[in-house]
Amino acid sequence: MKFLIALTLAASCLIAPALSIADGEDTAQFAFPWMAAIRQVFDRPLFQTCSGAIIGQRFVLSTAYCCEAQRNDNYKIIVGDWDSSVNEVEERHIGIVKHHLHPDYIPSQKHDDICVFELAEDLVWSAGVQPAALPARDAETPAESNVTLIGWGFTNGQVFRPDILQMVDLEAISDANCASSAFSATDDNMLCTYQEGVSRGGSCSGDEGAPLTLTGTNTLVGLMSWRDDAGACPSTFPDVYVEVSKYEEFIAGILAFANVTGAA
Ligand SMILES: [Ca+2]
Repeated sequence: MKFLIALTLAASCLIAPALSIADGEDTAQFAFPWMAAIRQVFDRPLFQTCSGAIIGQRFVLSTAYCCEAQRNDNYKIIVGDWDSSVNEVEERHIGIVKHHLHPDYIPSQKHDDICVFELAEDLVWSAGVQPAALPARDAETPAESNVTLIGWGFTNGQVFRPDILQMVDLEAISDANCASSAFSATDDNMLCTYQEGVSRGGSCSGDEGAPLTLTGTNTLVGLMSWRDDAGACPSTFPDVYVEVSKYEEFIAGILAFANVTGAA
């Protein structure tokens, strides 16, 4: 079965144009100012493995996987970035004070795969640095909602990582549809996307933690959590995101505690 899937994926990668995330396109500069990359100080974009979304002057929301993977002191939060091959005027590299991992995170199941990075200094809002908005608490993103994923992950066929931040418009699918078609078990605190057709869009390696917003808005509905384990892009299975609306209590608790202790 996996051999057949691999053949299908190989065929689709040959047919699909090698553009971006997977079948995406360049973003316009400042179009997604909540994007935060998490990179080692000496990294070129080739080595970037995670990202997140700015949700406050001292906070970036990401996945627990990304916090676990990037706890090394060499990592910085990069904001105001668009072309990762140059240092833009708006670009800032900020140290990480700590990360707040969800206490119920189960890595093997990607259960409660959410985390907050706390920054070493306040972000200064500019055209290129702005927070995303959190969705209504516990709100479900209806099936067929238009959503947009951004990221510096590999493009189709995993040939290279792009310099310019990429975007792809996707559609949300229902929890039930996702549960029946995802590669592994899902739960209702996950949000899934899937594109039909030969030239499917979606996440690729390096898009972990990448923000998913309602198209045309800054409402953050998801963070890229996991894909099937075959590694090819685009996947024949749904992309799975942690559903931000289900974690507002967790997020509010961290921001409130940081405010009390004077960190925000
Ligand atoms: Ca840059």
